[in-house]
Amino acid sequence: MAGKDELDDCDIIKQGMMVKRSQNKKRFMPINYKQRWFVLTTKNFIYYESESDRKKERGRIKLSSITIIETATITPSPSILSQQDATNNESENGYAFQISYSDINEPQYTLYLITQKLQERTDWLQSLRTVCVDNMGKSERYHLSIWGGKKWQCCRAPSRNSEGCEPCSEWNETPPNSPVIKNGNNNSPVLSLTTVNQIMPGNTPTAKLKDQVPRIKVVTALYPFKAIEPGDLTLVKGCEYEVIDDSQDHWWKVRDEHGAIGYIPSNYVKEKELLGLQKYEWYVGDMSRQRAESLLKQEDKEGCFVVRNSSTKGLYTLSLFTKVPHSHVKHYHIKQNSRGDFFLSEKHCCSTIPELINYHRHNSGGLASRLKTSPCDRPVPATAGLSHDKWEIDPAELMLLEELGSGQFGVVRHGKWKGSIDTAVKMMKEGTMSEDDFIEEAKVMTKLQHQNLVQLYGVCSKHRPIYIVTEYMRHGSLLNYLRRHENSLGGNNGLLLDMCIQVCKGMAYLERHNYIHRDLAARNCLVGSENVVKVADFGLARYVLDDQYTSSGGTKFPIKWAPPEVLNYTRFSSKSDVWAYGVLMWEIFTCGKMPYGRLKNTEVVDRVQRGIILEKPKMCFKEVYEVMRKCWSHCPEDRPSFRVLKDQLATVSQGLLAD
Ligand code: 746
Repeated sequence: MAGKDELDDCDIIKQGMMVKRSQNKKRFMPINYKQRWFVLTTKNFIYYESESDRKKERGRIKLSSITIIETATITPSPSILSQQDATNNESENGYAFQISYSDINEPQYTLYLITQKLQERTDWLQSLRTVCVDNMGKSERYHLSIWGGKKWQCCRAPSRNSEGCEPCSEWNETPPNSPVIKNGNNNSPVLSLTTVNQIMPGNTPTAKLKDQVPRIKVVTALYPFKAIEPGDLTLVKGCEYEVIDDSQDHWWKVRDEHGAIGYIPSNYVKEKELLGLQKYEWYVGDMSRQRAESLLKQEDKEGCFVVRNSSTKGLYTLSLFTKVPHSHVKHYHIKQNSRGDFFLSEKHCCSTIPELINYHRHNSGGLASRLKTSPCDRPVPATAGLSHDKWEIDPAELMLLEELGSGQFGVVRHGKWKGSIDTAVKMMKEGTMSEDDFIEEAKVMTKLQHQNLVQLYGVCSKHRPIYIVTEYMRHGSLLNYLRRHENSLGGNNGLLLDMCIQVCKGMAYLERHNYIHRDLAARNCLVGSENVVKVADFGLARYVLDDQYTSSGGTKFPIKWAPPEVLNYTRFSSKSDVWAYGVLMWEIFTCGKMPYGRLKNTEVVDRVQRGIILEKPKMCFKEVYEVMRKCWSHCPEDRPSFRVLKDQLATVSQGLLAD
């Protein structure tokens, strides 16, 4: 194995002892179980003969090659595990999971691992999925059980290479969960979320009875939710609920502690066992350095802090506000020593992050201040629709407020649904849109849910004009926001890059669900509190009835955002969205300048065809401009996907800015 990188203690994300089932790569090798010391780093999953002897490495898997991380049912009880706690019969077999990986031109291998405790397996699954999150979706299906020599023990398929019998789980990209939607372009059924500790079908002849008894799933509310529609249930933040029906993606039926039953938005809760840091007020998940700074500065309180995911996957950063000697935010990496303990300064190590936080509440221990409070009232995410199975909205429930502007379809107004939920209401001017096609599509669109996409709540389609009701974004269009705040934003590469990354995340979600925007530009993105940026009006371009907009020769066609294949053959794809995204990055880094200045459309077309591209904005780092240039590759195939762009931008951000 060439090029082994020396293990730096700081690279370690998780380590511990587990039992490994032999891989049986050779046909006649007997199956055996060995205890090994496993170390998960930011790049590899490595196992050693023992904890103490790091020289005896027994194997390593590159994280980039991992495609499946799932639980597994292994029937024969490995003797090595049978000596433990006899009072807890749940654990007599241990808890198995599987990792499949394959390098280019290599066959796929599956490693089966067994932990002693359920919680350990849950923790390993979560850590592995977090660091491998970019590989999510590389495999669609997996086998629940093992290959028995003649057939798969789960589905009895007779070929070792047969496709898996279970759909792979969603790897909780960022809390809250995003749904799995098979194909956003048609009405194909939406797949239901598969939970990590899935109920095993128990069709293995030797499966134990305990595998056939459905496990009760308990979730904890991460946010409050007020039941407004009949049939919905109010969630109290921090309380626990028993899940009764999670067959739909976005609205689950649950029971509260008093026995009341109703529907709740599934992105407001998290399975108790998978909760991890999310139950803590101070944990904010995927928040960038820039947004953490603006959040803490807004609170303006000495010792106010948050813990957030570092831009290096699997690691965490503490962001702390202090007024000494002047108001500013300091960022500290939470490090781990070789024993797996967490620390901010080496003198004070704790076995968990919450313990470490509590320690520093009482002792500054080298920090700029003792940890005191955390910002309260974090913004609550939008729900997929306003209630369970509700996408048709009664206009009587909408209170219409001030006008926000007008778009391709007419006037847009601020609204309140049932007096409490902020919305934006597009009142569709008659004859501007193919309404029936859109209404059909809206059912699918309400199911698209991501923190960087403006949520579609539903439509009022029973009267004319029809209304399109969406999430409300208080700062309006990104283009105007950039122009209004040029003085404070200009030259702040961190903030501008963070906006680019947010848009890229929303677009990567659309790309994953085979959804094409067709008119991505700063004017079609919106800004909310704390510099949150979201992509709006995705997919709507298809329903516009206006030749000046739809034909590439028309005056309203977005020529300056269009790649050659769109100009020549109107060929839209996710890769044409990538071109437009490059132009959008340029708009962000120029704080809202018009691309190609005052050049006429015909002159722009001429330039694009000849391969002349936009110049580097003045305040923009050359590494960022390099990313724009990749988006403007003449051939769509040569452009990176949003999935790849997201990584490249994260790398640029890590390289240019401190985390
Ligand atoms: C909004 C949109 C999306 C359009 C026009 C007017 C307003 C809008 N504004 C919001 C908001 O939260 N939402 C929407 N555009 C379209 O309707 C549109 C239609 C079709 C297309 C494109 C666009 C295609 C061509 C792609 C088919 C605002 N929020 C909040 C405040 C203000 C403006 C908007 C969901 C405002 O007045 C703060 C900002 N501000 C002034 C003071 O400072």
